[in-house]
Amino acid sequence: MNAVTKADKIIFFLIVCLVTLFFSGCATEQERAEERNQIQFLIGVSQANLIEPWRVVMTREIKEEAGKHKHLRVVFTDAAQSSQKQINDVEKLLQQGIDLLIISPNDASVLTPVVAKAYKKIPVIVLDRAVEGYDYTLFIGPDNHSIGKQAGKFVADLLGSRGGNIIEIQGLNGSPPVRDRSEGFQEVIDKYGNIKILDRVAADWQRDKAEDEMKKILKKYPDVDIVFAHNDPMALGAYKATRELGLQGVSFVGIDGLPGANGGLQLVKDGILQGTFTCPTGGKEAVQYAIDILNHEKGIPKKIILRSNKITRDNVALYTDRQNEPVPNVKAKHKIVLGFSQLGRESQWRLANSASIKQAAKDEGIELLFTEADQKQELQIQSIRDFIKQKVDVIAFAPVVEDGWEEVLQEAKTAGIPVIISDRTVNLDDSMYTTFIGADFEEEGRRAARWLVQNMQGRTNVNIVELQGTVGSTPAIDRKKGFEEILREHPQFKIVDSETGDFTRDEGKKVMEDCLRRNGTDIQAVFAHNDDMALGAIEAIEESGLKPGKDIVIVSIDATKNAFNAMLAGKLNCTVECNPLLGPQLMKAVKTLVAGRQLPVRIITSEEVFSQEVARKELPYRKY
Ligand code: GYE
Repeated sequence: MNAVTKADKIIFFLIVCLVTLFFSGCATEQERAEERNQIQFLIGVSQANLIEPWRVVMTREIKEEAGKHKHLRVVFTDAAQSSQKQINDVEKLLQQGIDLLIISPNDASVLTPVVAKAYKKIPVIVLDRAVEGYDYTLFIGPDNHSIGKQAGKFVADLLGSRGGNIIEIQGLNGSPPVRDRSEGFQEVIDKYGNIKILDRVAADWQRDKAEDEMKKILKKYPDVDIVFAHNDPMALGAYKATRELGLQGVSFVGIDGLPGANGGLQLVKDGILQGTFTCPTGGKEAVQYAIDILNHEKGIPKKIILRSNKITRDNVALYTDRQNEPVPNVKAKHKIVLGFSQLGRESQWRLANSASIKQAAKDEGIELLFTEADQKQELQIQSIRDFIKQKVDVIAFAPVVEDGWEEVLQEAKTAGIPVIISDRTVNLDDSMYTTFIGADFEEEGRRAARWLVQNMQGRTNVNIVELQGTVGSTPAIDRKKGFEEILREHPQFKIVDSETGDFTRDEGKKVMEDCLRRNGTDIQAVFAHNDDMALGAIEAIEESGLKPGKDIVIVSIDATKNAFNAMLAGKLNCTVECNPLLGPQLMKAVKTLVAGRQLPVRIITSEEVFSQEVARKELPYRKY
């Protein structure tokens, strides 16, 4: 056998390389094909621009969270501050066959139509700026009005009794965050006679523009004490301007509290800002909910309003450089104990709500201490005090009325027990509780009125009897407000009689009997704040010899099975859904809390409107 020459070895080596390359090429192509097969979901993210530091962080958060899920692929578009380009971006993403759209609109109203178009085809998550109407799956964003109010309080505290002068630097003129932050800020500052907003300038969220504007304004108002800027970059710009003009003693307050160099966290640490307020981007939450939606998880809310925290030198250390929420202090893993004070058992809705909470606690292995208060506030307050004594991990309750909770919630706060408000709200600042889980009652009232107006078109005069819920309760207050808001645009629709039926069937019947006595047959419609009162009213109307659902049109709220049966019988015309099945959401929130993670300040449920036409089709799917 001939000796293996050097040339042979080189040829062999080259062959080995080629073969390896081929197969590796093949392998990567194969891997690519397998990978493609592994991609279960393709998410499209349409971003308004990538020049604002806040949006760069939002995009990074989405990438990081999506990166944790191998079967997920995300494609991004950047509208570069052009609404027309963003509309085209969305169209292109739809053509690419995305399974879900995440969009942060450049201009909410301009983008509303294309978002509604996408929503007809796929789930849509709207981030930061809400579009008009409800044609989307989920909205995630900050509460800009609350941020403005918090900044107002902070500025007032900084100025103290001596008061002082303020310059406000706003973001892009006309954008909803600017409107809401300014209104919230003004609302608080108006309470202080010795604090004056000397002037406001717009700097389009840009640091350099803020610096230029500030130089101009300082010539006019050299005696400014505090600058409140709608984001940290503009606050930094203003700071630089005062430095350049050699002005001392001016304090700066910003918003965003982002990590990184020149981020709000660093500016507070360096003493350039007195304080800032976190404005979570929602990027992480958007991906987490996108996966739940694509996996058809239950209990997907309609709105998630993210909580904003004040950051000053005192607590900045709690915030690390990679995230703008407090570092979690994980508690020992023991069986979680939840104390829930239910307000009563006044309606079908309430019974379904209690059952949902009990079942979800069982499903999640949470120990539930459950009390009912026969619609009496003092009994609920007593329950909450008992839960504090029992040192439960979390307290949750459905407040029968809005007022009168400050003292007991302060006691829970002092005891270090987080409180979740479920179903109805309390008339207190959101710093007094951890989160609210429930419905948008004003929108429910609007929906009831819109249905009535649309379905009684052409009538010259519609006299309405309103059966109100429990006096002083959020659903009664807000449903009435939403209903009347729509009626104001249709003067032929008038509420001629309005009384509380306390959300019960019996009271609903009594009140309707009184109204029929007072108004005779000159009643064309009934608006009942819940189905139970509507069913009571139907009995009263029948006993008066009139035909409910025909002689008198009836619209109510809750969408219980009983209401569907009344619609099938032609006695009820429409019911607006209010979802009582809050158990799974509540237990998810309890577990998030006990794990030391921050909860949104509000979680708003998703709801529909049902009329006689769809009752037969929908009834089999009704769960309560
Ligand atoms: O509509 C009614 C119940 O608070 C949303 O209370 C709840 C309301 C519901 O009595 O049926």
